Amino acid sequence: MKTELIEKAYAIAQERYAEIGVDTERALEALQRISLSLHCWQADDVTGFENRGGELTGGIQATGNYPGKARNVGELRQDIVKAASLIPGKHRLNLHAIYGEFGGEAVDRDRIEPRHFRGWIDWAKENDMKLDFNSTSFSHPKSGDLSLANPDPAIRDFWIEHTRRCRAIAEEMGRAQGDPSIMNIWIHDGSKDLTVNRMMYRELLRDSLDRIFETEYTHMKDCIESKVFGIGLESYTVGSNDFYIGYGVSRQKIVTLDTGHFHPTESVADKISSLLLFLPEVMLHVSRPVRWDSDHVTILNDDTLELCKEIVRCNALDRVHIGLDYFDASINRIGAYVVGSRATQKCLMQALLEPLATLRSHEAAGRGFERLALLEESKALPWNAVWDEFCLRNDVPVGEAFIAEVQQYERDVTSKRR
Ligand code: RNT
Ligand code: ZN
Repeated sequence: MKTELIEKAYAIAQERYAEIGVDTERALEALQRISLSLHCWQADDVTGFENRGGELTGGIQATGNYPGKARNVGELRQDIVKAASLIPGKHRLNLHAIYGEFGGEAVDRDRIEPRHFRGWIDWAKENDMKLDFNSTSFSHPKSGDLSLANPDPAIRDFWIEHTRRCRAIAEEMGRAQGDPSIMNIWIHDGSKDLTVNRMMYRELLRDSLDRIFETEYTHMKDCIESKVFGIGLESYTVGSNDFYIGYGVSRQKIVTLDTGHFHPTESVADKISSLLLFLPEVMLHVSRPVRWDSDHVTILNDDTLELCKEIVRCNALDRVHIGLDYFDASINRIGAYVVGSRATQKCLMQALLEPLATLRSHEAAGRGFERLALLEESKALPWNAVWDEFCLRNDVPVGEAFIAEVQQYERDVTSKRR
């Protein structure tokens, strides 16, 4: 698109928004300050670099076999850099413990150390990216159906040790980058069929977490992620939403809301305000569940839009961390990053352009029709011109122009990976 055209459209949009009391420059500045945490695992279908060659377990699945997945740390970094170059703004990278650099050594999960992530810390610094982190309890011979909630003390201790070490690694990342690394704990623990000892497993999980959190850190923040069910673990999930809200509120830990981890008609957006009243912060895993927790690429849909609007309406941009979490192996993986990230940013853009003051005054005065009408009209305001301007100012492709860049990268790089 011609620069001149983008600027013309923006100037008109700016005037149009001013008419309803919205300052587009302020919205652009606010969007500029929002960093998404890009999940490293879209580039390689959640494989990681442990070289165990095992399958992805833990009730999650990346379906598809589109060619070109990243096979090693170098390729993954190259892909992330490419994706980031097509996403406006400055973003973070969310690593999983299985993405350490083990140098061909068989380092078991209860043996990982900050030195295995030194390369990432240096790389992140060079690339002006901050790191977040995740413990990995899936895809391992000791994963089974139960990890931190396993009644076998040896297995439980193994995972406690793993998770403790992950916190130490996140602490190291946070210290090095001068900004806390957000460390997420998600475990798959559950059962395929009717379970009679629900209480016992939850007690075990509570105690494991208490042991994991014994050490206090200052350069990392803990978050805990619930789920409804996993594949093969349909009847019972130890770490349910209720469990983690109770745990999070009592221990003041950040709760992670993954948009695929709730019942299909449940609104994740509606949870934000309640959580923020009782918790310090919230972490998001923005995903797109299609009929189940399928982890399709995030798009600009009502769910994502409502979620972003809710963050802005709660005035909570500084208390909500926005991570992405999807893994589609059926399409170009770099394209998947770009589409999902830009979709999330487009939703944030619209959220930041809402005529909130007027909407609030309508609401307070009981003017229901006026509130609804303005909400409807604002959907059709020229937010896209402001978004294009954002891309232009950030020197990334405007509109569909990024498609050709992804295709070019595919021709030059990913299609050559066999
Ligand atoms: C799984 C959870 C979890 C994972 C990543 C890989 O259902 O959403 O967050 O997707 O940790
Ligand atoms: Zn998640």
